Amino acid sequence: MKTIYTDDHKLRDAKTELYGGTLVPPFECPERMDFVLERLAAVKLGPVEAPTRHGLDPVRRIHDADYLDFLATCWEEWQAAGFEGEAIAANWPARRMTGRRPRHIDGKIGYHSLASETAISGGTWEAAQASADVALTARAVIAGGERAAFALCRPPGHHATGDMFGGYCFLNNAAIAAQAFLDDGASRVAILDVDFHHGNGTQDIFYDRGDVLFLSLHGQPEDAFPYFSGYADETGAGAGEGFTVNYPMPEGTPFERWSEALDAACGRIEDYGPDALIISLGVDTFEEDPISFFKLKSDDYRRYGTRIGALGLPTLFAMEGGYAVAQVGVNTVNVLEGFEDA
Ligand code: OKP
Ligand code: ZN
Repeated sequence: MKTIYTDDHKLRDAKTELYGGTLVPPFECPERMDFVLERLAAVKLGPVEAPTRHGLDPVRRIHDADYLDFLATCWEEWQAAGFEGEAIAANWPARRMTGRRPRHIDGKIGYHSLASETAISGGTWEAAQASADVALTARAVIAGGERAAFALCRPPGHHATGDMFGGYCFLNNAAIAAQAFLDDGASRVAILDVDFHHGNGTQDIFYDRGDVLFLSLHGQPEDAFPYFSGYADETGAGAGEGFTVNYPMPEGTPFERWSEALDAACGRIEDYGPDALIISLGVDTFEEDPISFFKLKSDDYRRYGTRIGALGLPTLFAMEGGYAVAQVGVNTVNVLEGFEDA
């Protein structure tokens, strides 16, 4: 399997994350990619190739123009406002307030964010565009006839909605790739999100559409970020009714339970009969992940990769989370190896 990757992700190098009331070095750090690359080389999974530029047109199919304008100008405006730290939201249009978009960057960043842990700093916008290019290039590899491709995306994407960043995500790489499949002639695309966190952004983007089936296995929202979405009774709306499927699971969930949910999700995908499958591949389900609470072990990743491979679909893997940094490579590549064993 080909991997698409660029060093341009290193442009995303924020120094701060708001965590438990203090500013800490971000969990979502550039070094995560080194471990994945190292493991890909160690097992000789396949060639690693650079992305090609796809421009903003495919990104605009998913994200609003005023949001993209905000991402492009946020850091300059934040500095021009005289702020000394990285750009962090502290104000939101909360219940019963106006939803109008402010002019001042301190207001605008709240309007365009869903959480405050994620800081914007210089290079973030450039890295986010490169990450979308990685996903779009992997998509093109599959359109060119390959059964599968690995988009080694960073920053991740599944929390980003059409108009909000947060949860370390800015552009929704999986959603952008799904839309590109549809725009290139696909009738139906399935997105299976196996990251520990609910893919609220992807869900939101496709919530009222029947041409994308979104399924997510994640920590239950009563106890886990993003807290305000991911319940089992969120099933889609309008033409999208029945095309969102959530599998929230409690603290301590072991592979035996998690893989039952995966089996159920795979059954739904088989019934749907998509032209392509996108996996939002986060490995923060790992037992040693510092911010998550499932109990998967390294060997389990290979087993579930094989289950996904058994679907027999053209499959794009898009990297999402995973913060037990030294194990991110083994766990991620185990999924891909398991897939190829199917
Ligand atoms: C991004 B992705 C932990 C707080 C974590 C943000 C998590 C973002 C996860 N107590 N807050 O889905 O891996
Ligand atoms: Zn996650």
